[in-house]
Amino acid sequence: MNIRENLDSLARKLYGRPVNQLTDAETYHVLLQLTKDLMAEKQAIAGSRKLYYISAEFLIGKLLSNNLINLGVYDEVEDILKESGKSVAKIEEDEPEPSLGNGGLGRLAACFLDSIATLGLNGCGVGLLYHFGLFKQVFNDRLQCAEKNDWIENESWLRKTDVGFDVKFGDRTVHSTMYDIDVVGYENGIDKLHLFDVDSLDEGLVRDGINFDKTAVDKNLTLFLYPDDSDEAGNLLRIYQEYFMVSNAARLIIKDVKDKGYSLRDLDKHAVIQINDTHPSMVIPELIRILTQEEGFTMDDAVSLVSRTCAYTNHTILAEALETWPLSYLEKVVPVLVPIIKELDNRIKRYNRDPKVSIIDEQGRVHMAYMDIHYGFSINGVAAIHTDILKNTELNAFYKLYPDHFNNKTNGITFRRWLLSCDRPLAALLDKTIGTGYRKDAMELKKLLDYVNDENVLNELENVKKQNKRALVDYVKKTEGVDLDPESIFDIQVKRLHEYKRQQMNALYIIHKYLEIKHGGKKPARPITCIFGAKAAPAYVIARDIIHLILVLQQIINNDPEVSPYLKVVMVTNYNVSYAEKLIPACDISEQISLASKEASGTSNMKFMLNGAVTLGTDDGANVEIHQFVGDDNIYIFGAKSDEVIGHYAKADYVSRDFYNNSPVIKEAVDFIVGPEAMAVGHKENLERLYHELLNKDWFMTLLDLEDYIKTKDKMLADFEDREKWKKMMLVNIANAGFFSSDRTIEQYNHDIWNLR
Ligand code: 26V
Repeated sequence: MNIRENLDSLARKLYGRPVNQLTDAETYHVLLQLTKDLMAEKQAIAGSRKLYYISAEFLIGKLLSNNLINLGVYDEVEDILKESGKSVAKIEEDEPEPSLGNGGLGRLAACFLDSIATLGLNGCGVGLLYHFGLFKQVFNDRLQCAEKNDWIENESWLRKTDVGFDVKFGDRTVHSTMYDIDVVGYENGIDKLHLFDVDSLDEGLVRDGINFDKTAVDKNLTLFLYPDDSDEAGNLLRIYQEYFMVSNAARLIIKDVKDKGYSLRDLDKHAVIQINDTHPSMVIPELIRILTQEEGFTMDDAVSLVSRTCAYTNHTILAEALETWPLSYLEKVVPVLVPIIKELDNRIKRYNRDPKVSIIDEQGRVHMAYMDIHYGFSINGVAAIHTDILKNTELNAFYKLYPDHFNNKTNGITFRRWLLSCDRPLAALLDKTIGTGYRKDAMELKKLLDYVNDENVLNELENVKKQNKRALVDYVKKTEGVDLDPESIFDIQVKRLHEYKRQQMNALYIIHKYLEIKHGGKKPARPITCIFGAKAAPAYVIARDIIHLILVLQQIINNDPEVSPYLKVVMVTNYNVSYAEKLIPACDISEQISLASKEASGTSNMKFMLNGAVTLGTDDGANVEIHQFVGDDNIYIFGAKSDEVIGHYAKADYVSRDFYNNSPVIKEAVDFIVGPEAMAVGHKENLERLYHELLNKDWFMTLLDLEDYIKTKDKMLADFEDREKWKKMMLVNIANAGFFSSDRTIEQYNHDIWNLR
């Protein structure tokens, strides 16, 4: 296709003017159409065995740049736009970001789709089309408020299909429609993301903010991702959503197999289902139900066939995130599954009396993960240490039953989005220095190590970082109205707000620094800019209090003329994939400070590393593997190790108040939260609650690691002044990031689990 001619004819057809006379919004729509046309010319990836990656979240981000890159036409389009003073990046600002995910789990699913298509594997994603997705975050009076995220436009990447199914719940039947988004592989063909919507949805149900009638299920089913589940109606709605997702998925899989002329008896030869966390777990009993009740299978045959088709990925060991549903709730929403689930449980109880491995516990709760493990052929964790903890601690009883089913698949990220697209200056430097081979084979980044003493390359690397920092400064000024100093050290923590990720520990460091400058007269050698981005689940009170504290610090510090020349704080609004693409290339210090054993993997740690940031982290998740790759000299590790932490939980011997009482530094920082300066700009209720939480509970052991964190971070800041050393660290981190390409992860999934042909 001739890009220039097509662009022009589309512009005239849609708007009656040539491209150079269009507004940015019009140009966006012309490019959207052009890109869809280009994708339509690509081959659909096919094969006799297909992967169905079922997930409640697909955090795909904006698609224009990425699709143009994967189609191999980005530069050509960029050159054409340049003639009229435009750029793809500028035009893409008009694309709404799909609001289909929350955090790492959803972004991982999106990276995986990119890699599956890039490797030419026959697979698809299956999920839900949430109209208002995850809420849009705004700050009012230094508190997080949630608004609906209205992202679907008339013209978009979504394509309505004529596929749809009846979904029968206990009390109602709804009808679905499947929408598709094409996923184009890098220099490869097309796979699809299938998103199901309910036909009877009523967007008008939403009143002020994100409130709606939770019981009007026909009308609300696909309004929001993770609707508030603090009451029974909210819990039931989650089950309605999950069953809607898997019932549609099961119907789609069966339809595909039959359409291709295969026998359902060979389901496992033609389909493999990856269950992404426990939200899709009901696909197991649902498939068994359909096979036995509609397709003439015996229970034994159906159970065996489904067990050979389904594989499960665990993404967390946090008890609160491991779903267990009361049987009584399932009775209400999906009574047809209850006898199947009971039968699956009985089959386990018949030969194994250990209550730890029962699917249904003594309180009548169904442990979704346990069902996945008993009735799937693979269970994997998402980083080496995480899989070890599953095997040796959390799921040890299951590991003893099915040692061969357990495997590790360390997460990865797509380098198309997280390098080629978001950090074009760095990609250009790499092209020039080591050639373009790394674009197809990420391990070629290792070639960069040849330049670790090359002053020119090191200086260019530094210049790339400076350029990205300046771009971020402009963006933050525009969106947040906050002035940042591009010469300062950019220290960034962006991720879901959760106590285990310990944004509160970072906040305590900032308080400590503030007090050092303000009352101790200790000025840092170079100004520090502390950047946060995080959404808190609306019902997670302490998480919202932590956001409040950070916004209070932002107010106090940035407006203090004695301190702000040396220290700035900014919490960006509505952190999402698009914001991440601007923050990550501009980062010097990557904050990965979860309590050891709690972060299953993390993936922003990989994105920061790839973009030349240096990690400040605990020995947790994929930090452990990053540490192994870069060596002790190129990472800053601090804090308690996972064995120690697991020991504290086992013995219940961690007392945060002891740390507070025994350390003047800790005491001073914690007391500041309820001191006069904070109280003057913050809310008493929020600050006091957080203070008492840290003092009396501190379930994620913030105070245990705080002193080591302060010491290690201060060392890191001092090392930043040794520019030669720091630039080398940047280079070594980039050079060793190859392992964390999601292409590698997907090759391993395919080799060990999926066997797609
Ligand atoms: C979290 C939440 C929190 C808000 C309310 C609703 C809700 C529902 C489910 C979850 C579970 C999130 C699981 C998750 O995102 N896990 C992350 O998965 C990443 C990819 O494997 C991994 O890198 C992160 O360490 C892990 O936290």
